[in-house]
Amino acid sequence: MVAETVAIAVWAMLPAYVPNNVAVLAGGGRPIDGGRTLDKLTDEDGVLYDENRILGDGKTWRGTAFGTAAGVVLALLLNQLQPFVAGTVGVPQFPIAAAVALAFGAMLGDILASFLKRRTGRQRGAAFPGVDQLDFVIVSLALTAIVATGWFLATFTLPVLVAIFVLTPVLHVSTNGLAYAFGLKDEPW
Ligand code: CTP
Ligand code: K
Ligand code: MG
Repeated sequence: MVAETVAIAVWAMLPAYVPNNVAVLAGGGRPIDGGRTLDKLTDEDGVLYDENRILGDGKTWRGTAFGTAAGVVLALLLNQLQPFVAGTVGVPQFPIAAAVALAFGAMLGDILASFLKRRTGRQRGAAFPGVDQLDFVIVSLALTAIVATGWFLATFTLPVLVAIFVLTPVLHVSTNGLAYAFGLKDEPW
């Protein structure tokens, strides 16, 4: 059933969808890269990459911590709801390792994308089409596959994975568009 596949895809990915949005609300304070640029780290070896920030001011410790925590808390809440839903739709329980990997992996994917953006000369807030929409999905799934392999294989069947890769960009574009419209975000991506 398409509806059931979509329901499982959204349910299983909710702990990865929420962190980036919570980071937008909770962000601020010390940037993870401490304001450093990449060249200063590599000067001693005589290897000069570029003079751009390692990650930039858009990736903060506070945003990352609150975002990850929110994803994990949401997974635990969904675990409480799951018995009431599972009779109708076969949504899964989240083992704690999967909850952490989905939430932290989403933040890590976004951080790695910022690293790539800075290396390709994109300033903070610049769009990176494709990467912006899928960075967090790819890394959260990869991390979950590593730390909760059995759960990953049981949950993310091929149809569920297809649904995730089709739905996520749509959800990402609409969520960020809304956040921008409400003045919560500086750019609509
Ligand atoms: N944010 C944060 N910590 C993170 C991710 C996001 O504090 N790990 C906050 C920042 O305030 C950031 C905002 O959420 O400005 C929007 O996130 P995002 O669009 O990912 O960052 P950008 O500012 O656009 O920076 P970049 O170009 O590096 O993506
Ligand atoms: K981003
Ligand atoms: Mg942005």
